[in-house]
Amino acid sequence: MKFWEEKFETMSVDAMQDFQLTQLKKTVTWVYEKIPFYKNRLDDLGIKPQDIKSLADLAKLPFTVKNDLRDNYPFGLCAVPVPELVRVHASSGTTGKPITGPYTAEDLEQWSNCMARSLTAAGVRSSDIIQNAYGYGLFTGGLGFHQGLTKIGATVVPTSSGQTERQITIMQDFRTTVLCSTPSYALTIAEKAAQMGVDLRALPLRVGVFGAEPWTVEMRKEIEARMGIKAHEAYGLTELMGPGVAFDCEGQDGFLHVNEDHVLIEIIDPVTGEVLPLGQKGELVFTAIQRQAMPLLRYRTRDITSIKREQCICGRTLVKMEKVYGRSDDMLIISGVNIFPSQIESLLLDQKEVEPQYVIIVKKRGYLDTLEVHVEAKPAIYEAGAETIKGVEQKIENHLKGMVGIGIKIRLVSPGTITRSEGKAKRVIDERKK
Ligand code: DLL
Repeated sequence: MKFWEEKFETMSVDAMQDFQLTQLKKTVTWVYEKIPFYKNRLDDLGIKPQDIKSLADLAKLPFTVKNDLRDNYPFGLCAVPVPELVRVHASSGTTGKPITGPYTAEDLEQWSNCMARSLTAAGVRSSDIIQNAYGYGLFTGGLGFHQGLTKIGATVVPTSSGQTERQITIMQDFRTTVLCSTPSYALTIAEKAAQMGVDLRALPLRVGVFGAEPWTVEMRKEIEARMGIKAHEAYGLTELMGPGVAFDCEGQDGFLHVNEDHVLIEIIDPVTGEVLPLGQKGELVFTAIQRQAMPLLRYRTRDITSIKREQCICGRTLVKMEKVYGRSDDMLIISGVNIFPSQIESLLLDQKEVEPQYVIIVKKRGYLDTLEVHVEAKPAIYEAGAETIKGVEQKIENHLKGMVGIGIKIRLVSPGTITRSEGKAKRVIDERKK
């Protein structure tokens, strides 16, 4: 079985667009009638639900931003009375109040199907034993994967994140075949296994489904090599359902299929709000067209990506979005140059003298912002002494300068000193805010 919901995953573009328009009309009527926040927004713009006549009319609708969710915390954007909700997730966010993700029973059912699509595309089957090491709780990763896995009938081992030694023991004892976690936690598991003398490549583990944070293709290959698995990807966000919004397939061309019968996707210029054409990079905007509890219109994710529509070797016709390498908030602007942490990751992972463990420190020197990257040396390099270390630092600094055009200081630190991730890795430390 190659698809979970073949009808939608392989639908012709015309049929998909007809379906999307019907759902968009329903959604706009639904939010207009049920959510005062949207009624006021649409009234202010002079838009009535019956004005939505084509998909192009999407551009007339107002954007929703993170602060709208914070201002309406916890249930102000719910279209159904709170007793009709069956679940609420939340994302902690870095500042201010968290953001809530409320679900009706029907929303949960749809989410499970979206997850089942993603897992099926990754090659997960009902006969698999899955260790779900995403955090269970308010975070959508744990329960989101759990429901999708249950839907396809696989055996779920709900380890949640943390207790890494126990994860490895369970992997050996239960003969786990699939690992679900953040990519950074997968790396932590691989490293701990090596320390314990366990060769993960000799175990039945064969697939990983990773997501919830940016990770480069180099990082994927590193994890694949250390674990002896095929690594797949899941993308999503609490505001839209959680994981299950987009997923990669066997094509692995750096793009993810979007469940576009559930979410309409647009790319906008983050400054002007103008919709950008296919292929152009900008801010990712989603409109939920099947949700009951909280269908957001034109939600600005702050994630930066582009879209393409083309025949995929997997047979899916679902539109594709480029792998997200960062959010607009993560972009560092140093001496006028825009740098994403993932660019630095790509380069570091190509250097054989260092471990894939790093942290980027932003500092203020006078009026200037500067970057310093701490990366762990391989034990042999560290033990070789100051001269070798200096040489490697110099080499990486030169590579980085060639790539981004500005000077970034590299410091090789001793093995094992950078904090290991059990969930979303914290790659950037901003000392300017101290
Ligand atoms: O991270 C949902 C999720 C759980 C996705 C498990 C995949 C796997 P939030 O905590 O609300 O939800 O964070 C959402 O995380 O806007 C992106 O910036 C980032 N993100 C999620 N998946 C990816 C990915 C979950 N595959 C935010 N690549 C999003 C890059 C990702 N960034």
